Amino acid sequence: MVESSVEASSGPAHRSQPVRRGSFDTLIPRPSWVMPGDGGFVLSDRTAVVVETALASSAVERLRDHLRPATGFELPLVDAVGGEEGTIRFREARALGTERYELSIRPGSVDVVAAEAAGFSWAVETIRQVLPPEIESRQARPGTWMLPAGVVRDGPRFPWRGVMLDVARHFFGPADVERVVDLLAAYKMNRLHLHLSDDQGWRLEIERHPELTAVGGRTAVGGGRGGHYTQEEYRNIVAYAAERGVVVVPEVDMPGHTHAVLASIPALNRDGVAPEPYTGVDVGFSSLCVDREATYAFVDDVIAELAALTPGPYIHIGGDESDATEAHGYREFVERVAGIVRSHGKVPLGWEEIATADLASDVVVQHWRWWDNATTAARKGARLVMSPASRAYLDMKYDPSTPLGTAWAGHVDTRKAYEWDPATRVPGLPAEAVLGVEAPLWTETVGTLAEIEQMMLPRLPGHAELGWSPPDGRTWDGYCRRLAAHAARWTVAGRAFTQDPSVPWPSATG
Ligand code: TNX
Repeated sequence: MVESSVEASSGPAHRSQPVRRGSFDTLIPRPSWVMPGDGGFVLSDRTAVVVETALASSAVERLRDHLRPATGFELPLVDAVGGEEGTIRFREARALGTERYELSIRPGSVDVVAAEAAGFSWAVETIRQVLPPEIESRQARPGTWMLPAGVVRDGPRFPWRGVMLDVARHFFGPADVERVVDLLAAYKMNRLHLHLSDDQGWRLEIERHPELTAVGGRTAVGGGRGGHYTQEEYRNIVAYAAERGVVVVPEVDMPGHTHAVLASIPALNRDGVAPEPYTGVDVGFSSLCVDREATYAFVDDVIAELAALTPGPYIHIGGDESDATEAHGYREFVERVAGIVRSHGKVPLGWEEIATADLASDVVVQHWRWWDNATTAARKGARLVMSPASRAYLDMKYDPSTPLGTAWAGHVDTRKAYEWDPATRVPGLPAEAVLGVEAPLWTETVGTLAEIEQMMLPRLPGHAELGWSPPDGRTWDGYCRRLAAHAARWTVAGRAFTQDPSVPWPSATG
């Protein structure tokens, strides 16, 4: 357990000034290698930052933003001259590899090395977590802020560590999405999949088809107000995420889950008549006309604009639960739309049902339910993102008393969400085919940021650890004690969370 604010005993001047020292013992995700040392590095108004590589610029800005409010220290940027004493230094080390970093905290200096921007971002998140929970405060907390001495050598197990947010069933504005990005980044997750369209709503401005947002943007589950992102808002979200090491993966769900499209554009309907908007929660009843050229011209328009707005390499085409699409036409649609995504320079992704189509090996398949689909996809050379509903779905209730969510894949408490392995989850799936893990939050029952947080916390850090940390030596007992210590952090940061009884919360937050 962290000694978060031990009263100093060194004389009257310091009597009311706590020493605020964190520890390596509560890090999530658990780093690959840690060697704690003696003493620590004291942060003060004389602590300066030396940035020897532009690759660290974004991470250094984050570090200063994270530490400034609670400590009150500016952490000015200085040139290397004048020695290392009292500085936090960022240096490039080419050999280190993707997303990896090394952090050395000594009494006189802190050194951070990485080979690329993401590595520096993750090092900064580690620095933040080895300070006590009060570092999350937006108000000044006087005291002696100390980073514990030690060395961390760290990097991820999987390249894909994601969360999906369904902004179609309920809409969440840019500020809410940015708070979700902050949460992902805090746990070193690097993919935010945005489910931008479904039967109940269309959420992104498409200049060539303004009806999509004029009609489809105005509805949500249960008759809520809906909403959409302008292209500028979407670009800003993508940039905000990128500065924090998070790649946005946009999804336009097709050919099913498209009622909002059909309600917006009469010409895409077989009879030329747009149906009334839909605000219920059923699935599997809508379909684009997969045998009509007008459908493909529309898809090309949308993917062209989406690709131009998206610097990340991926575009998700959905493909799930297309129960209203004839099977042969479905497969042709998937192959053609994957080709459209490629023609705009992006890598196609889809929910596991696309495994029934003729896939090229560049396609990424997202497993959520049926093992056969996952193994078929791997046999066709696709790589897989693992989102098994009974473990990874953030919209499943923790237990019968959870007010939000559903339970079609069972109850998923924090322990169940943590105790599985993405590499061995599906029997017969070769471990090399697994790209990583993603936890989806479907929002039929979720309408506010606080509700998003109640479903994400405390489960999200577990998915982050499954994606990042080495599997050997992983135990629920070790993990849940680290996790319990994070409740104080969420509380100081003003985040909601569920007091799932499978976690031994300290009594102060219970
Ligand atoms: C299934 S998972 C769906 C979604 C629902 C979700 C609710 C998947 C690819 N499709 O349309 O929102 O269940 O848990």
